[in-house]
Amino acid sequence: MPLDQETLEHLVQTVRRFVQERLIPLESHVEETDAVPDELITEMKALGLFALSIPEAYGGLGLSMYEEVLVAQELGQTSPAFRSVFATNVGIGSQGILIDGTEEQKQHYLPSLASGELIGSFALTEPDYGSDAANLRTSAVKEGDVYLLSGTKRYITNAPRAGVFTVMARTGTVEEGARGVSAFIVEADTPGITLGKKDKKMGQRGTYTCDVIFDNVPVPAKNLIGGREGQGFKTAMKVLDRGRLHMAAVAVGMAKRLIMESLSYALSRKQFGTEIANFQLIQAMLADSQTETYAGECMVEKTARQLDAAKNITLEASCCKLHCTEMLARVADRAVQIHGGAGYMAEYAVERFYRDVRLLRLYEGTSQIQQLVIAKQLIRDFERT
Ligand code: COS
Repeated sequence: MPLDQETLEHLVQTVRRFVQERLIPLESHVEETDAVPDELITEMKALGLFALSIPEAYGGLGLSMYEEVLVAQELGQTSPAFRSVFATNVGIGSQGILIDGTEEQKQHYLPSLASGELIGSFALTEPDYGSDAANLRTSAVKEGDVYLLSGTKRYITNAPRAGVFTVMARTGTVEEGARGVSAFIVEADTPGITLGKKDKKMGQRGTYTCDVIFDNVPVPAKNLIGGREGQGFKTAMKVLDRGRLHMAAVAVGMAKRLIMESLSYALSRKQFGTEIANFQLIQAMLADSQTETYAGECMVEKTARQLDAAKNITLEASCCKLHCTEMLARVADRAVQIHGGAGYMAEYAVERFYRDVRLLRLYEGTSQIQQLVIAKQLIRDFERT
């Protein structure tokens, strides 16, 4: 059931206040300590941030995609580290179970993902198979009532915090490609799982990724998502369709924050005897950033409504991810430019955002992968008509 307008506005306002009053003041602290304070995580749980996308029947808030992208735009307006704490529970760490899991799997895992008691993580990427996900090599060999999983997953977001992984592994042959991949729910304390050391990244301090190594990890057959082998690649792609749209909404939110930072600076910084906001070359940068952000906001909200109407949004989600993350890079670059030398200094938020936004063009599918998905869908649709 979609929320009524008043409840939706209240939710968006509540998240906005939390971002403004609790999260933004702690951005520098998170950057310095590389950690989100525990008391904030408790507040996030109480606010229901882990539960946004999980249906009410499993203890979640059950937001529609349209409602979720409005909230994501608010959450985008602060350091991505805060969102990262619960982002995998809202997105890639829960959606495989939600979209393709059996009723029993949903009932078993979704309530604790919604409460934040359990952190979910999504393990698709491997050292040699990133964009070429259909060729992944982690193996799952059936022995009695377990599958034995072996292989290495790389750059796995929230792995150091995770209680449960959605793992894509090969039950079929290499020749079968995507059709040989299955998805499993793997509890993090299963024997045979080890974690690599936390990755050192360009930005996004306070977010954690690392390798996850599986060495003959016994996974009960009942944890095969949907109970059917060979469906795992499709599950992963469906999860990513949704994830890419959510990520685009986050990018719009980050762009809005960067425009606010740019405006605030341009209206206070004086050169040649006046605020730099009075210069048309500065105004042009502000106007370009606003126009591109508005375009992103419109496409994200339209696509979210299409998803809510049960339409296929594979092409549109990739368009949103491609446009919004690429435009965010331009907006971040202009924000630094408007700040001049100050924009290169760590005491200004734009310096940190400039590094943080770089990842958005890479994860959940690079811009080049989005281009391939869009073109492939266009050609297929044209050939069908
Ligand atoms: N929803 C449902 N099914 C999908 C799908 C989607 N969005 N996309 C593909 N599929 C299905 C196809 O229909 C096909 O099914 P059939 O075998 O029944 O025809 C199967 O999956 C294989 O699809 P395809 O042939 O398009 O696979 P490709 O190997 O060509 O690869 C790309 C597709 C490159 C787009 C995919 O591997 C990809 O997205 N890679 C990037 C992975 C990524 O984003 N990683 C980021 C890290 S995870 S956070």
